[in-house]
Order: sequence, then C-alpha cells, then structure tokens
Amino acid sequence: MIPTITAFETSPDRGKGLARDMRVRWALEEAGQPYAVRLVSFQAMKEPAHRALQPFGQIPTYEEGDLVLFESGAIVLHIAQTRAGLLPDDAHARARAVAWMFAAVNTVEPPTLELVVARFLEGDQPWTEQRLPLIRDRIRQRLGDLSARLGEADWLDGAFSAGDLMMVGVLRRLQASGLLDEYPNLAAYVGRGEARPAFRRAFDAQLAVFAGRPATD
Ligand code: GTB
Repeated sequence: MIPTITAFETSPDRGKGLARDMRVRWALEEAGQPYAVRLVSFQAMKEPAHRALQPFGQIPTYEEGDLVLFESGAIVLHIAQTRAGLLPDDAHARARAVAWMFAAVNTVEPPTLELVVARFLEGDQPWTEQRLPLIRDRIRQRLGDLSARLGEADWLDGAFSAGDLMMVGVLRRLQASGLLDEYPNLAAYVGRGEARPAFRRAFDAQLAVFAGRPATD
C-alpha cells in the first residue's frame, strides 16, 4: 500500500522545502518507499475533512490503509520503525536515535519558532526589536550545545539516522537567519544532510509542485 501524505498547495516558501512535509518526504525517500502527495489549500486545511486527519488543520498528514497519522515527528518515527534505513538495529542505539528526534522537535526547534513568530507575526509590534536579540541568544545556546556535542563527527550518534533527519530538518529553517553560520560544524552537518540523494529527491519533488507557477501564486 502506497502511503499518501499532504503538503501545501501553495507554500509560502515557494519550494525551499521548509514546510514540514519535507521531513516526511525525505524519510520516505531514505526508506525507498514510494508515496503519493495530496496538495491542500489553506482553506481546505481548516475544513472538517482535513481536520479529521489533522486536528489542528495543518500539514503534513500520513495515510496508509486504515492508519492516519499527523505530527511530522510521529510520521517520521513510524516510517523509521516500519522500514529499514533510518534507525539502528541495536536497541540502545535505536533509543538514542529516537532521543535525538525528540531533541530536534522539543529542545532545538521551539526557540527557532519564537524567531519566526517574532519576525513574521509580531514584526510590527513595539517590543519586537528588543525581543529579537534575546530570542537569537536563546537559539545560540541550543546551537552551541549541539555544536559541542557534534564536534567533528558526521552525524549525531554514529550512522545517519532519523535523529539526524529531524535535526537537519529543524536547522535548515535557521539558514536565512545567519545563526547557523556561526557554527561551522553545524552548517557543514546540514550540508551533509542536504547532499544525501534521498534529500535531493525529496527536495526536487516538493520543488516541482511550484515549477512554472507565477510568483503571485
Ligand atoms: N507539530 C506539527 C508537525 O510537526 O507536523 C506542526 C505542523 C505545522 O506547523 N504545519 C504547518 C501548517 O500546516 C506547515 S509547516 N501551517 C498552516 C496552518 O497552521 O494554518 C510550517 C511552515 C510553514 C511555512 C514555511 N515556509 O514557507 O517557510 C515553513 C514552515
């Protein structure tokens, strides 16, 4: 059974692969699992049919037979647990890879989302200019710790795993902020993730959604 995922019909990033369907696409490509994509409009995401799949009216979702999943981390974990290639066989190494998945979404991603909110949703508020340096420093704390742990290694814990996939997915959203470049080993780590053939296939597939569309789309 080929799983179906959902993605933005019109993504604000116009194909830079920053929306969270990218993590799911990448995981499916790493696992060699063909998949279908259903594109949804912002309006359709808020309608009952989509909320039955995703209670918060968001993408991505994952449908496979009678399994329906939401939350990109849970979807990637499911793919990793049911296909080879994304989690180590050794039970302890597997548990550590899952810990890195949680670290990505639970420890590193939250301060990065504060930056998005401050810049794009609260950018016109009087407190934003004062708040931004505080948020950037909170992100630096996480990046500094992550950078120290990664050191000169290629991946966070031995071979590439779903933990790296999630972490790279989170860090990619910081590229435009310049913060990632303050930590050359993290910038190189993201580069290694993006150079993986499975990442390239996933990226090209999501980019193709926007090919040939006018910029006003
Ligand atoms: N915790 C959930 C998960 O991990 O699956 C969060 C899902 C989520 O935030 N989905 C976003 C969404 O559907 C898309 S990824 N938003 C619409 C809504 O809430 O109404 C967030 C995102 C959106 C756009 C860009 N971009 O264009 O750069 C990047 C990331």
